[in-house]
Amino acid sequence: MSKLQPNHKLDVRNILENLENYHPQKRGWTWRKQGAIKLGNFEYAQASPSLKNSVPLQSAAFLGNIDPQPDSVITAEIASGRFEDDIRRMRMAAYHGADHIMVIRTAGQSHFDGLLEGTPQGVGGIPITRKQLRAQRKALDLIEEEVGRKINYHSYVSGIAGPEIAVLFTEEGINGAHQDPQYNILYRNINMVRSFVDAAESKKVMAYANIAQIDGAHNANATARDAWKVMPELLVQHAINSVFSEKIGIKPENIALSTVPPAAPPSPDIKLNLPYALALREFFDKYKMRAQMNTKYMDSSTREATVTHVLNLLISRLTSADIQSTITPDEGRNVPWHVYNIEALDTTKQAMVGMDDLLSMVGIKDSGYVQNKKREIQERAILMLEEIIELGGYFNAVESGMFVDSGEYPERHGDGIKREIEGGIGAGSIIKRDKDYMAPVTAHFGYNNLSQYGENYKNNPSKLIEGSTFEKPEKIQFIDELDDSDNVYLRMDDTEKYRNTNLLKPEVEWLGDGVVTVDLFFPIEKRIAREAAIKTGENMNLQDVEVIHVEILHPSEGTRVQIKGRVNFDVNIDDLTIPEEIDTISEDEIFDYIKKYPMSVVAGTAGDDEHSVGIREVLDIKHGGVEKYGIKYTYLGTSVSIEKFVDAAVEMDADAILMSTIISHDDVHYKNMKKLHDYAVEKGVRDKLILIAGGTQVTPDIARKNNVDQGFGRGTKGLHIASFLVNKHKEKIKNEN
Ligand code: Z98
Repeated sequence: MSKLQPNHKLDVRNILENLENYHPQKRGWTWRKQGAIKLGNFEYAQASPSLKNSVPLQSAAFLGNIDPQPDSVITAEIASGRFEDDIRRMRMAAYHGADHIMVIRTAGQSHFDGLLEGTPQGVGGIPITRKQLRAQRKALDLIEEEVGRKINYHSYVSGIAGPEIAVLFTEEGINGAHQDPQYNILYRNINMVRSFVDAAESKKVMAYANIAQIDGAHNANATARDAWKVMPELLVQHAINSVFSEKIGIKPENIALSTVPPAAPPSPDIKLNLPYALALREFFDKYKMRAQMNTKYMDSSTREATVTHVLNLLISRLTSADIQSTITPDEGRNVPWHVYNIEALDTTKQAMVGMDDLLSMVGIKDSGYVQNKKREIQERAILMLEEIIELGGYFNAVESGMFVDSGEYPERHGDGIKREIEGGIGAGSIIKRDKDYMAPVTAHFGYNNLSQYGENYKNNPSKLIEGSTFEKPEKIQFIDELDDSDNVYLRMDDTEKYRNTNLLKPEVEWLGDGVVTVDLFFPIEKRIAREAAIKTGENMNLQDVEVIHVEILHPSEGTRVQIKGRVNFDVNIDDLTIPEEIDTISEDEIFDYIKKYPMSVVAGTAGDDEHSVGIREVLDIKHGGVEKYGIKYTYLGTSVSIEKFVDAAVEMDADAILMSTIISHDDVHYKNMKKLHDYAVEKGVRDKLILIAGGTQVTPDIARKNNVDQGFGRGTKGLHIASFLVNKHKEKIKNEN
């Protein structure tokens, strides 16, 4: 398979080719290499090596384009329903710092009593099938090489087919998985005995494959009426799953607790969440912490979700989370779009790097409120565990509704989730293994009658069949497609023109989906603003207009409404005039160069043009004009004659003329450029002077055709001009030598 190139799109059809013979390149979880690094002008204490290819934060442009990577693994949850489109998003996510990609399963998969096959489209996630996993793992194998960092691929070992899924994940090189029988029981109403038996088998397989495990305790605070009251219970749930997993053989360093801050603003966030995080870390210090946001408080405001996320990140930094999740601005809003995934990754990277080495500067008080509260949560958790034991164990406790009660333990409100030991999906399906039960498989939990075959096979039963699919991947049965009407090939045929022609369509999650968002404000109350927004979208010729966010600025003065809708036209790249990219060099390089070769310019607006705002912007230090880099300028004013530009440049011994013209009537801007050149020639100074012409209507190559050295149009910054001046100056010196 050929390597990915940053300037070439990933070819999904290529990934699908010869998939039946593809096997993952490794098994098991990878942590980031952690340590101190020096990058540009800065030192970082909690960092990991930089990527080979990445997209830095925007502000990096002012800091030498560095892209420091924090030390914790960063998660992106990517599952739009079409795995083929998710592959492209995974690549974008990796460039923005994700090295843990979680794939949510399609709604209802946990109630399937077996594996799904093929590539059907999903709802709220993707159907986890061998083919979809294999294609994504294959793509990630290429992407990790491109970015230079291992990428952990993750999904869920839950539901009624848990053990089958664990085997599938091992075969397909999945590196992380949620596994917690309590999740099955409480949230999917799967029989509790079956869930624990299945979990034992699943965990054994996960231990074999070194798959990192995330538990499910956090679902209690996403579900409970008052999420901050279930803190003691969260500790209990973590304890049950962690000890169970360790006893089955999962290494403590592969056990990650799913920690979710139980509260969010407008509650006093840190006051509630920090003692909880400390309680957890102290009790479970041999395990890893996977920090995720609390979906309970997420609504449609991405801004609000982001602020909560950043507060959560502060707690992660204060308590050293090992895996940092980024998903929830998406999950709360239920619009799993490319941009929200990527924004959440950038939020995480930005905040984590910004809080580098925090604990070496600030400390958590070792007495007073935070320690007392921490201890109180821990004591309540221990009391709860004691009551569970008194009741006869976990199953009885669930039957009596002890979990997800809205009271803070030991207070009870009687509204917990109750499940019966004999009830739920899969009840009565547990059969004791017969005396002669024997399974020639790898990583099998519990009784396996192998003694008849002797010591050689006792710890290696699959030797009896010369290796199971874990050792011999060629034994895996690969089923390509089962459904003629719902598969990746049909979906890709439908959108083929957006892959192989010059046609483009805006997209939020699927190639060619045509979805756009529009942000509107109406000076009116909410109900009317909503309808006005829909009407506006329809009048803009959008189809399927829907309101996705409403924000009251004032009950009667105004409302913000965001809508989404679809456009039904394509954009042809051939019809576009693509402006030239302006070359820039780093600020440091410009500073150094100007120090060595001081430069000066004369500048003004030409002819009868009085518009001086633009030229001042590229000159004055205030907005990052050329002055910032040490380039001296003489401002000649507005409506400067062509002669005056050149004469002043000669008089001042300037290196360049910066002539600005906004007016473009009768092409006067281009005519001025020609005149400027001609007059400089007449004066015998053309070779000495760099001539630059700017203005909102200036197109660089037309400017050059009109004999100036360069033209600059709309959006020009001092950096662009300074870069050009330096490059041109270098060229001149080279030619002179
Ligand atoms: C998360 N964003 O935790 P179904 N097992 C456990 C889970 O927590 C979940 C599933 C299975 C959240 C996602 N968690 C929510 C312990 C889901 C999923 O039945 O396929 O939906 O199982 O990352």
